[in-house]
Amino acid sequence: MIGDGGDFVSFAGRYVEPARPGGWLDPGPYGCLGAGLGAAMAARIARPSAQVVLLLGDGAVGMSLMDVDTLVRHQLPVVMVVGNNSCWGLEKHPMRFLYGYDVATDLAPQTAYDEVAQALGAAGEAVTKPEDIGAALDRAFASGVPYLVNVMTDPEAAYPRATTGV
Ligand SMILES: Cc1ncc(C[n+]2csc(CCOP(=O)(O)OP(=O)(O)O)c2C)c(N)n1
Ligand SMILES: [Mg+2]
Repeated sequence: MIGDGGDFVSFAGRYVEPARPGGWLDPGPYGCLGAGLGAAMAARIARPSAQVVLLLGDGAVGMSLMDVDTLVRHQLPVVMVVGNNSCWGLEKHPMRFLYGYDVATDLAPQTAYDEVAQALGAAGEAVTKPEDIGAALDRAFASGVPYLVNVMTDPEAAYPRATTGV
């Protein structure tokens, strides 16, 4: 389980239990967005029999989605789940908290990153309803190819943090 993103990864850290020790990798505080695709490739190669899941914020997607090309060329079946809130949530919500407004944190609404992945030779689909997530993940794991599940989420859902990390 690899996390690459902001609030989406913070939420995941709260709810996702890794199957075993050493089964979770995220960028950590001050971590570098965009490193997740590379980490997923390494995990896929290091543990060929494991399910490798890459959780991507849409901001992180903007840093490195072209690396799907490498997953495809090297036949590395990683399941990518995008938490697509159409913004840099971990910038937007702390700005609102600290300053009362936010600037330069919006991304284009509900971009079809699943179609970008398909254009690069992977598979993918978009999910807009919570009840459709499970079946989409089942299809992704059964596919045996790199597969991007593009889940639309609420831009207003801020991760409830008690500090700003500084
Ligand atoms: C290379 C890099 N640039 C900028 C940042 C600062 N940063 C931290 S979180 C974040 C936004 C993350 O947005 P997204 O991946 O969409 O996750 P969300 O918070 O929306 O769930 C940014 C720009 C960073 N960590 N790494
Ligand atoms: Mg986001």
